Amino acid sequence: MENNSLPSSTRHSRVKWVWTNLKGRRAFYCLGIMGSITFNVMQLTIPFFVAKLIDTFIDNENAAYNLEHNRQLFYIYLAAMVGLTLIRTVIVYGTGMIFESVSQWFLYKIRNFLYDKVQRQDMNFYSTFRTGDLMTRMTGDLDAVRHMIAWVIKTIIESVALYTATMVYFFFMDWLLASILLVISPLIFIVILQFRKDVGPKHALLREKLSGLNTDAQENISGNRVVKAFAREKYEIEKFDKGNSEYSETNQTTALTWLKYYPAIETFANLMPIILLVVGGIFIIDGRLSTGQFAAFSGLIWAIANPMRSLGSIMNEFQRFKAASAKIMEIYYSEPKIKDDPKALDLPDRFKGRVEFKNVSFKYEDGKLPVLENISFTVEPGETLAIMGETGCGKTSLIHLIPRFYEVTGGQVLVDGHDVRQMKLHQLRKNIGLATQDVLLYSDTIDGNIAYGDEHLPKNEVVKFARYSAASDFIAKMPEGYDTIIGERGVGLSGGQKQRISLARALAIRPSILILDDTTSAVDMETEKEIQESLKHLDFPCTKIIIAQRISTTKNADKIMVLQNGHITEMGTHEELVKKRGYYWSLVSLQTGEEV
Ligand code: DUT
Ligand code: MG
Repeated sequence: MENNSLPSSTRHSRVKWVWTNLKGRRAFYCLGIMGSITFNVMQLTIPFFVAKLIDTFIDNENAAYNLEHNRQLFYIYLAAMVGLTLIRTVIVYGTGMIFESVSQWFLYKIRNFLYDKVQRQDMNFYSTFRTGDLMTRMTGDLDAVRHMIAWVIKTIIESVALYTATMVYFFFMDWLLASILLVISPLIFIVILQFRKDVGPKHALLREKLSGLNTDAQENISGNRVVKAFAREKYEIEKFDKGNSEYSETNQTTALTWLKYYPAIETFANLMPIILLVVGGIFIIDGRLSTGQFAAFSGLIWAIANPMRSLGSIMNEFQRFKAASAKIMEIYYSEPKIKDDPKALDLPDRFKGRVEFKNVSFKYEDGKLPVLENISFTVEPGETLAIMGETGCGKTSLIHLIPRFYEVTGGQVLVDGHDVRQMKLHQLRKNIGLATQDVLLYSDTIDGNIAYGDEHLPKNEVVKFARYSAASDFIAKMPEGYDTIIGERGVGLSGGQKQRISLARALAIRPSILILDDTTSAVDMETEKEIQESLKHLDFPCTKIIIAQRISTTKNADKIMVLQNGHITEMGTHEELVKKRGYYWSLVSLQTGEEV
């Protein structure tokens, strides 16, 4: 899935990526980290004061004397323990809030950024990535990254802080005992590294499975009509079930991996108190260690053992983050190939609408054969060009080159005399009203769909454009008129009705170039005639490029172009082409049923 426009995410360090994107909350985040360190170090205070209490007031030759004459110290120790515990609770609460809010902020920011990125990609991107996969990246994967910021990093810091502080304290009390306890640590690290190697690929696989499952679900739900039409529900349900159980199994194997390593880690962790009991006991007998110190050691031994136990879940989550962030960074750093030239021309907002193709050739990136070859023609402002030709001859491909959805592989496409590659994409596309071959409407009101390209379009204008496209009659008959909400992809409308709304939408931006790709194919002859008539009398200047199959649609055009196998084979007015007795003439004979 990697090509030149999508640089491999491994080139960017993940942690650096997170850090860069924390900009704006870095200080706050560091405050959270400091808080985490502080309250973990503070965990030592209770055992510290307990040791002091024991050694002064219990296990001391002068214990009774101390209790009588140094009672104040006793209270100070107690008050310090209570006070520090309270402070620690406040810090725990505060840092929890910081990590949560920073990670939510990060999630929000990156999600918006990714959405923006995806919106600005070119057609190539959309044929590379599947919708379900993109959705996984923007939901599940992002959450794994948020979890890294909110939980993984916090837990790592807490574990390291607690472990280090305790070890320092242990060394301070008795370096020999502390060193003996430390001997086990390298063993634990070897086991954890092995675990990492084992579980890493599993997380990557798990993530792929989830994405596949989402893609299947998304494609089936949006293509449900096809599933129903072919009565393939059972097949689709079984297919999903297979994917689902595979995902579930992978999930289990990933989760179970830790169980292989857990006994070793648990044994090492449990060895700690045993070593302490044996060696500590000997040291007390030898008089090397006081009872209070021993109490401090055993009261804190968990602070050494627990971080070791949590290494497993930390490593698990870290591997999940690794798999997810790679996917996110792939989108994050992807650049559309078709984008504004830094030296793009600044042209007047409204174009005149002259379109010229100069020796244009075109081939899809994944295609073997050229789709268009050596195409040259000109449409003057205000003129109408009709394009005809057999299915698959390259009509849609040709018109997609005008808004620069794809880049020509040879020659030039010029609008108002400028190469489209030198124009600002936004400006170019704002001037083009396009009604595509497969109509896609949004789940919105009819009004909202027509005014999609110009949200401030007043109601009476919406009605006017609906009238131009012969849609006003059927809209008026709908229960809530223009406020009727149509479903996803225009559910609730007929094919011809959808086409007419799509035409109204293309007209509503008052384009200087109007492109209709088979837009009236599903409309009856009578309605089509009506549309033809209103297109002639639009209240704004407009060049029209119309792809159609019907002679009735094309015969009044200023120019008719016949495309065959990616070449222009005929070009002229209706009369000229009829005289030529070529492809166009044969179409006329076929459609009118008479020799002309
Ligand atoms: N093609 C691709 N990739 C695409 C779209 C099309 O390889 O993303 C191929 C299919 C076909 C040729 O390009 O062989 C031309 O397709 P186009 O859609 O331009 O044909 P059309 O003239 O618009 O056909 P129709 O009348 O069926 O809409
Ligand atoms: Mg087409």
